[in-house]
Parts: sequence; structure tokens; C-alpha cells
Amino acid sequence: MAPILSSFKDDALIVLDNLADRASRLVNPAVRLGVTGLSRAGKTVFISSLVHNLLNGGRLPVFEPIRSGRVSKVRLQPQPDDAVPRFQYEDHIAALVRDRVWPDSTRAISQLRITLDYESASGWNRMFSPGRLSIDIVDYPGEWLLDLPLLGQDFREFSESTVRRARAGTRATLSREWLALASVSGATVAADEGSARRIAESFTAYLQACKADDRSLSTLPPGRFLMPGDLEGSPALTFSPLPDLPQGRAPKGSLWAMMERRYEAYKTHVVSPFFREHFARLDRQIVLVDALQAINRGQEALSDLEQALADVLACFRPGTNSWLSSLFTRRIDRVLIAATKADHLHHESHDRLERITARLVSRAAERIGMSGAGLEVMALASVRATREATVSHDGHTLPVIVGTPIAGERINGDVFDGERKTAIFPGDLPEDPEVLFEPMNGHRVSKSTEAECAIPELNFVRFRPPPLEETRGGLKLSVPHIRLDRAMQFLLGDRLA
Ligand SMILES: Nc1nc2c(ncn2[C@@H]2O[C@H](COP(=O)(O)OP(=O)(O)OP(=O)(O)O)[C@@H](O)[C@H]2O)c(=O)[nH]1
Ligand SMILES: [Mg+2]
Repeated sequence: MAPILSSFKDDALIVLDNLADRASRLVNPAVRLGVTGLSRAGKTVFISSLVHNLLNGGRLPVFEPIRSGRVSKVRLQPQPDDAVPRFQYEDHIAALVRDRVWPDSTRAISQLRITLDYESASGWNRMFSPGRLSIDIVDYPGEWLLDLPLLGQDFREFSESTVRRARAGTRATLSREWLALASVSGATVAADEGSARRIAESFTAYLQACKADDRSLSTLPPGRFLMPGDLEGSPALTFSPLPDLPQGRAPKGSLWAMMERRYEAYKTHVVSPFFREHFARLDRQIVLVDALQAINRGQEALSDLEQALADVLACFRPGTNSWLSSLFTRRIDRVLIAATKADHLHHESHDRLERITARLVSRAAERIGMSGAGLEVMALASVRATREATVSHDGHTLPVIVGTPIAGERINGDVFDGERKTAIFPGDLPEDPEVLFEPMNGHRVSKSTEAECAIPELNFVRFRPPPLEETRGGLKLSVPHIRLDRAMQFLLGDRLA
């Protein structure tokens, strides 16, 4: 294994960055909160709602500094890093609150600083602390995080692990064309731009097919192949892992040598700067997971998500022997894994969603010694788009959720116009998470065991963001949520103590 990054240069840069951060914090205390998750997991909505609730005195009873009334002033301030795009809070919140549409997808890193003036809870601290904390929120794609392990893999290791996964399960069908093309060309043929591009395109098409596949499949690295941004078409993105590499080194002038060089360029120019400039400087991290979607898609999707989360967690708590641990004195000391969009379920199922999410990360957390302090799992909705109710049906009382389906959504052939409300029975999650993880349980054994064994059929409808309630005086309240305050308490509470 070649710990490419553990060069003196990178080490020193990270240490210097951290020292500079620390020095500026003596004057202006700040905490860097990373918000990540795969695309569409709910990052933009989470940050918008969190900031809106802080700025507008939202209902945050579990967030102690707010509950106890110690926070006197909250405001947005210019962010510390001039080279990073600003998180466009005003646009996103206008979409959510004014237009009642979900904000547009965002494809790159962005940052926002929110500053709180507060009175410390302890008399001792009140004497010394300036009572001001800046929270620098950094929104970045989870796909970039999945790239970090590449820093510790050479081209051969990267090729082997990618090809192994491509030959297993559902992926085997999706990868056929790419693998055939890459095998026919052969690693040792002379390099030429045309075939390099064709193989790279075929590899990218395979990654896209995995992502689009309904049955399952979390994202695989390299992350920028799915979100190229301004790198589209550059050599650093025109490579592919190669199957069945022969022993020894890549022959000079071969396709293999060309791919290897470009893979290294990807690490140097894409992965390493992200690691150094952003990831290594975070203090706290929330990883948003669309667990409901994976549950709905079935067992293979769940185990795929479990694997992706294991890869993600390994970035936060590198083991003593790993390439990452040699690199930075760990700064991230709290990680929250949050299942989002819990408002698609009746509250009776929220704890169950939480248990399923905990099961998704428990094995990985144990393996890397991260269970317990520093890691928490919860189910939340950054924006609560539904209300709860009950309806009577055939003499039974059913718990339902009520909301306005997005225009064009269908339920049993009924097409919604974006104005009409409806009540749906969302379905139940199983009490025992294990049921979802054992392959056999997907097959219904007999009528009598169906109730215990069946994978739940969740009714999934996309709802519009809710209208904001008004006070009697006509004042709009803040965005409604589920357990957002609990997340804030875990991530930030101690820094405002
Ligand atoms: N009902 C409900 N839907 C949500 C919630 N959060 C996110 N969503 C839905 O999930 C979609 C994606 O949310 P975003 O916040 O844009 O996700 P993202 O992670 O920023 O996505 P990218 O920018 O594409 O990476 C939204 O358009 C909503 O449809 C929530 O708390 N409740
Ligand atoms: Mg986004």
C-alpha cells in the first residue's frame, strides 16, 4: 500500500492549516460543521431549515442553549473562506417558504457562517468566554467522501476492488459492456486517446447505471465521475480501472500506464485538495442518509448502503494502522448519522427508523471502535411536510399522514395538482430491524408468517413543503421539523455550554 498523501508536504500543510484555524479561533471562537450525504439525501434542506429555525426563534425545545434562553442574538456573517462558494441560503429558503417548492439540487461544496451571541451556562465561563460562537456550515457531496479511501490505494488496488464489486450481484449485468470493452483492449496495448476515452465513457456509464438502478446500489468512487462539475472532459476524469492486470509494472507507453497516470492525477488534483482544505478542518459532521428509500428498494439496497456507510465511517475514525491516521490529528470528534425525511412516516415508526439506521452502521462502528461516545444515530425530518391524523377504515383506526402531494404525483391512478391535500397510510416499519437484513425474509414463506416476515410496502409520495403557520399577529413562524433540535444539541450543544 502506498500512503501517497503522507508526504511531509501534505502533513505539514494540514498542521499549518489547523494551527492557523486555532489561532484565529482564540479571537473568534468557531466550530466547523460538515454536512454531507449522497445526492438527494437532504443536505440543502437540512441546512436551510437549521438556519431558518435559528434566525427565526424556531421551536427547538431539545436544543438547550435556545430552550434556556441563553442565546441573545443570531445572525449570518461573511464566511471565512473566500474561495468557497457561499451556501445560497436566501434562495433556498425563498423556494421552501415562499414558493413551497424544494430547492434545486446543488452539485459542489458551499459554506455559510452563522454567529450566535450567548451567555455561558457556568458562571466561571461567563467571566472568561466572549460568549460568541460562529458556526461554519460546510455542505459537500457525500460522493467526495467516498473518494477519500482512494488516497490509500494504488491503481492496482483500485482496479481490483472496483472490478470485484462490478462482478457481483446486480452490478454484474450493469458492468458487462464496460468490462468486455476493457478486457478486449487489454491493459498492455499501446495507449491511445480514443480507446482511453471509450473505456472511460463506458466505465462512467456503468457508474451512472448503478446510481439510476431501482433495485439498489449506493454510489461508488470515483465521485467526480458522477458529478464532474468544471472537470468534465479533463484527463484527470478520463480513466478507468482495468480488469485482471498482469503481475509487474505497467509497460511504458501502454494503456495501463496511461490510466495509472491519470488515476494518480485524479488523486493529486481532486481528492487530495478536498481532503486537505476541507475535510481535515472539520470539527463536527452530520451524514444524512435516505434510509427509507433503501428500505423501500429491498435487501440488496440496504446492504449496499451499509457498505457505503462503513466506507464513510472509516474516514472519520481511521484505525491506528491506516493511511489516514498518519496524516492528521483527528479533529472531528462527533459524528451524527441521520435518517432523513421521517415525516414520510407516522411518529410511531420514527423510533423504528432510528433502530434500522443504527443497525446499518453498528457493525462498521464496532469494527473501527467508534461505537459509543462520538457517534450518534437518529431519525429526523429537516422540514416536516406532513401532519398526522387517524382515519377509520373497515372498523379499524389507521394512523395516516396528511400533506399536499407535488403536482403530478399519483396515488392509485389519481393524479394530484399540487394544491389538493390527501391522507395516506404510510405503512409500518418492522419492529425488529434484522428482518430487513436477512435475504430469506424477502420471500414470503406462508400466509401465517407473512405479517412477521414481509418486507414492508411503504407508500411513498412526494409532498410539497408545508405552508408556514402564522401567529395571531400575522407573524410567520419558522419551518416545522422533526427532531432537528436533537441533532443540534448533539452537534453544537456543548460548544455553547
Ligand atoms: N418530506 C421531506 N422531504 C425532504 C426532506 N429533506 C429533503 N427532502 C426531499 O429530498 C429532496 C432532496 O433534498 P436536498 O436537500 O435538495 O438534497 P441534497 O442532499 O442537497 O441533494 P443534492 O444537492 O442533489 O446533492 C428534496 O427535493 C425533497 O424532495 C424532509 O425533511 N422532508
Ligand atoms: Mg444540495
